[in-house]
Amino acid sequence: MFNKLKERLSGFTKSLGKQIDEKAVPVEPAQEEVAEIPFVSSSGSETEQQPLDDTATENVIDDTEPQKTTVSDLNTGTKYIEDAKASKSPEQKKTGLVSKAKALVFEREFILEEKDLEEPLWDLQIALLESDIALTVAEAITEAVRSELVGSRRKIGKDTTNIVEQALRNALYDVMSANVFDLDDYVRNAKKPVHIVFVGINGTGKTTSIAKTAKRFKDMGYSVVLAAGDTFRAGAIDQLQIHGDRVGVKVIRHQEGGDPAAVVYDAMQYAKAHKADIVLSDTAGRMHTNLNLMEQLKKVCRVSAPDLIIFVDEAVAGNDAVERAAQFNEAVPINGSILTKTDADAKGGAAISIAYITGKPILFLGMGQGYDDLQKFEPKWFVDQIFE
Ligand SMILES: Nc1nc2c(ncn2[C@@H]2O[C@H](COP(=O)(O)OP(=O)(O)OP(=O)(O)O)[C@@H](O)[C@H]2O)c(=O)[nH]1
Ligand SMILES: [Mg+2]
Repeated sequence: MFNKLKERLSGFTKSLGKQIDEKAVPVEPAQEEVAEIPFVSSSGSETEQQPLDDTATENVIDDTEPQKTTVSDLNTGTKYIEDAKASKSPEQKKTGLVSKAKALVFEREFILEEKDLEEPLWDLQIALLESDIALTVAEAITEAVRSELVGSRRKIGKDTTNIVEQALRNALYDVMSANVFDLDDYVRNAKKPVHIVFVGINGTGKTTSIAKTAKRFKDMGYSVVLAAGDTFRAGAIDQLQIHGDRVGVKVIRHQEGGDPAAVVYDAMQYAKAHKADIVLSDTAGRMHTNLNLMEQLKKVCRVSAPDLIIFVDEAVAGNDAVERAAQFNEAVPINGSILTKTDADAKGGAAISIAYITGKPILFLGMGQGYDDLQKFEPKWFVDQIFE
């Protein structure tokens, strides 16, 4: 998943990391002392335990991970850490005392200026665009990285790529978590039956996503009803029926060519009568450019007044998916999106862009053809995937 994006972003963090490394200068080392810390067991007596030694030593060294070097380095005027562990005599270990250790804490720092970042950020923007991230989103991400890195004096340890990676992580996280909506919370608290309609263009995975969502909610203990609202495509009703039978949920269906709004209405009546919790309505796939079919979709949504409308598209469609999401959102205000086929998507751009462009969250990622291949979308989880 998203391998190409991972590769491009890691290329960026490495090359900017290298640049920072070259630019970083050592700063006046600070001299510190380790406090004398006796080991006291829970019974109050000194013990021979040693683990605290390590902790205490690390505390001296600072979280910038200074490089440990030999004492002879001191002569060169750069840095040294007299390792507290190394200086411990068996005697000291026995009494459980950490030795007093002098440490020169080696630190380097850098300040990045606008001009240092010009080229790397341009490369980053190209990498994002080539990963199918929409232009405005790519700009927002590079801008966030710029404002995090430019100007401030930063201390660094050994690994300069961490600083760049963190800036990129923060930028991606901010872009993706702007519109958070927890569907599970919503369903838990909403008046039942909750009615959710799935919309999108042909073949993107609406029906499959309905089956996956139905299974997910059923596994959570809810009773679910499906409405076979795609009365348009031959075989669509039977396809939903097969999914319903496999997952073990009721399917309300009419004849092919019937009025989708009437099917959805019946499904809601059935759900109310049987005290079902959730109705998931399928709709026919339609191009956002087909005005007649989009009008029909508006009608279905108006008549059945769903609680939520979910836009389904495939991640592999990249920027096209982003554009379609925006168009569907104009016709029937969507509450969120499901991105399918992320298992086959190397670029990852649609996932990053859709939420930002529509202002509506991504709810799930479809990650395969099995019923359990539905991943609840969490911005942090997603960002972790990219940098794993
Ligand atoms: N690899 C993969 N395939 C998927 C995923 N979701 C759906 N598919 C496949 O995509 C194809 C189309 O899925 P459908 O659910 O029929 O799509 P649809 O949007 O309902 O299509 P129409 O009803 O024709 O508009 C099927 O072969 C699915 O198995 C996914 O997350 N990963
Ligand atoms: Mg379908």
